[in-house]
Amino acid sequence: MTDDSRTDPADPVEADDPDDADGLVGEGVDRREDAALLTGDATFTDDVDHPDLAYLTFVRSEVAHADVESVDADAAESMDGVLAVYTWADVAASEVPGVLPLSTHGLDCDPPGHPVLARDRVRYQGQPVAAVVAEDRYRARDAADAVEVAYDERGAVVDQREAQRTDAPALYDDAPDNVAATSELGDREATDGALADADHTVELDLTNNRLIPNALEPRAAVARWDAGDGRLTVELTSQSPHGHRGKLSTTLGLPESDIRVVAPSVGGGFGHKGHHHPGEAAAAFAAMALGTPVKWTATRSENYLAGAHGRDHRTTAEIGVDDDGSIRGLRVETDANCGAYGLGGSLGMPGWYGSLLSSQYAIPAIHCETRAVFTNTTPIHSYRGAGRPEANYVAERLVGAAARELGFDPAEFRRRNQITEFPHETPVGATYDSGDYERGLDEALDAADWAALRDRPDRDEDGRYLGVGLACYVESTGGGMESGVVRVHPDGTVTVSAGTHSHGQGHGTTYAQIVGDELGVDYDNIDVREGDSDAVPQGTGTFGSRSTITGGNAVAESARAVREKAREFAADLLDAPADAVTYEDGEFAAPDHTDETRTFADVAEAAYGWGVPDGMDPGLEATTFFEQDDTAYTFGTHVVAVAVDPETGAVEIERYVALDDCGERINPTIVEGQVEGGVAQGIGQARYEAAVYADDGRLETDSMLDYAVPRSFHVPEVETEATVTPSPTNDLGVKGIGEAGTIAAPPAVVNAVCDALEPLGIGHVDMPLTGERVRAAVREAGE
Ligand code: MCN
Repeated sequence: MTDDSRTDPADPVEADDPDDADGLVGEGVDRREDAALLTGDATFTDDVDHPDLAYLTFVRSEVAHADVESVDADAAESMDGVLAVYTWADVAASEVPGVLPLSTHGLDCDPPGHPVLARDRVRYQGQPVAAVVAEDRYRARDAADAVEVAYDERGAVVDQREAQRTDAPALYDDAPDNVAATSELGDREATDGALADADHTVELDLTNNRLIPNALEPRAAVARWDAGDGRLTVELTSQSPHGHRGKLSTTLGLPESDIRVVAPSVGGGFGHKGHHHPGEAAAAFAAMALGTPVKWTATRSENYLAGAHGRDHRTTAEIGVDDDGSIRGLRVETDANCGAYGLGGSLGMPGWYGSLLSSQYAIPAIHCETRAVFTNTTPIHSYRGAGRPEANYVAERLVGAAARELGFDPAEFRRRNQITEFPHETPVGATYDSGDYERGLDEALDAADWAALRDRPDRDEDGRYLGVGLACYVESTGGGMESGVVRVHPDGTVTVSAGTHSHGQGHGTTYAQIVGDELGVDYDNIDVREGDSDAVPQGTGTFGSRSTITGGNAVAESARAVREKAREFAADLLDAPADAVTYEDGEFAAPDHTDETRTFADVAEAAYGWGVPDGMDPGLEATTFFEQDDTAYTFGTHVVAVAVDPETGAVEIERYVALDDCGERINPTIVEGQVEGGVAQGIGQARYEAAVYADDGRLETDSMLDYAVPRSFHVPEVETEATVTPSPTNDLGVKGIGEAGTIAAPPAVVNAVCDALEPLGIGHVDMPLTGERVRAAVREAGE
């Protein structure tokens, strides 16, 4: 980081006026990437074509848990246009390790990683058993259907609590109770004491429903092996090209220098394109074995069946509160379903999920115990929010339930407990960098007209129960290292690149805004390129709402370095000392020395021309590896008003007000879009979506007919509001925003529905709040 930080971590930060924009940063510049996406000009992975391109399709396990007795591929192999059928035996006979890397750090057992093709056992329905490669995708599919697999079934378990029973089938020999890892955060003794001493305790059993990511574009890969120079190129749907390169390197046993990963336009990721699946590695294996390019594209159903799922927590939590409304402690016990295999660091995710359990509140004691449990279901990995929605749901449901039990207005109850001083260290190991939680709450309540909503009668004229709820949240954003390059061309145009990857977020616009301001170059002369592991230095990628903090600061720092070097070139051209050179509106001048001026393009040309000044290197380019030392914590308050029909259980969201504070906003319009998208997904979790498994491990919700993704008319207008509290953790003063909506919306919606149903004595309904579920709760309450 450079020295000229705008904010000093030691000083409390004042909230800014959100409309106070000066320059490109802070302006709601139109997204420049949309035209190509909307007109079909963008190239997605499945659009990629090569001469002699072959197609790979998997034979997937029909059962959830079984020994694979035999795979008979004879009929398939003899079919027209079939180039090869691979099983684990072919992988084993090659030099290729064939197992997706898995981080076993912190685990109680040492499970193997996910094999690209099943070795001798399948552990979830949809696990790839064989791969068929053919001249076109239809022949590949027909041949896959002709492969005969004999299974000896073992009996399946799909529920993470049942999986821990002694009579449950074990997925791995060295984890007989199916527990992959047990982790604890906070102080158990202090929390037990706090709850014992509290005037009241409130307990809830909560389910955080299992979700299936639904990006517009399913996962896909096209692999090419160039035997001449021994290099593999894989074009794929990735949020993290360098991350995928590293994982392919491990799976295939190839050095990273021999692999190029290109992520072209990617139609949404939402977390599940940040990690690897067997498809990418299998396509590469086949391309290398056959010497011909190979494409693999998941169908929507395959994405449902075998693309990593998200969430799936079962939690028992208890909060202790005194008569005056102060929270004394929070105890949380969670069983997290991990699915059948770990992918990368997925088995560690439940271990840190609890670090946001404090939400916005000064809670003296928190203890969270989590078990990460194997089951015969599709692997679980990060899905927009990745641990934070699960934690915030627990915190905000408990806080809501406690306010109700003690008869407090839910907003007032929260205000009494809000953290007011920063930095603030929570009992679960998070250090909040900055915030103005009370202002955020107040402005959200004002925007929603909270008092009027609270004053409404219990029922409207149609007999529907009226309710209003809210959820505050805190989101950890950023993390790790990122690279950013600013390269000025001789004509003064600029290429910006970073190791992050935009698949809907709009980095092409926001990075250009950042660099435009730092360099003083026309926005239209700045091109942003991401997604090619050869073209960009080592990068980390886009997840965890990290890109603006890490990639944004990396490109900003590079732009500043370039600007300083340009000033030195300009000094030479103007025959003036560098410290006498001014730079405004794209022109360099030295008014005390000469009337002449030089444009940015003049300087760029000189930087690459003959006769570069003594002591200076030619070129106008800088690379920064930015590392974020401290996490930036975004925060906000969402308010929801609902009407619930007791006859049908139908819930109508009448108002949705979202107030979010992500520090300085590079582009407020994009920020609002991110909030709206996240809220839509959060409403999806709260009201519609749930992956359901039958007891035998069959996924019952294996298509959009059975898994309800919200459509546009299911999502109300989201009224977006903002406060701006710059983060002292980075020069731009930014925090991330990409996941805020998925974190705030589920508890806000459920709290509102519980408020509506309070007259019936209903204190909790599990997500998703389908009509059927709400109606069942109403019926049980005697209506
Ligand atoms: N932004 C801004 N000012 C800020 C913060 C962000 O202008 N203070 C802008 C950014 O510059 C960027 C966008 O908002 O254009 C999101 O930035 P950020 O919060 O840094 O998040 P990332 O770019 O790292 O995106 C990751 C995040 C995650 S983790 C998921 S999952 C997700 C999401 O973004 N997946 C998405 N948003 C998505 N949006 C779309 N359309 N598609 C996805 O797959």
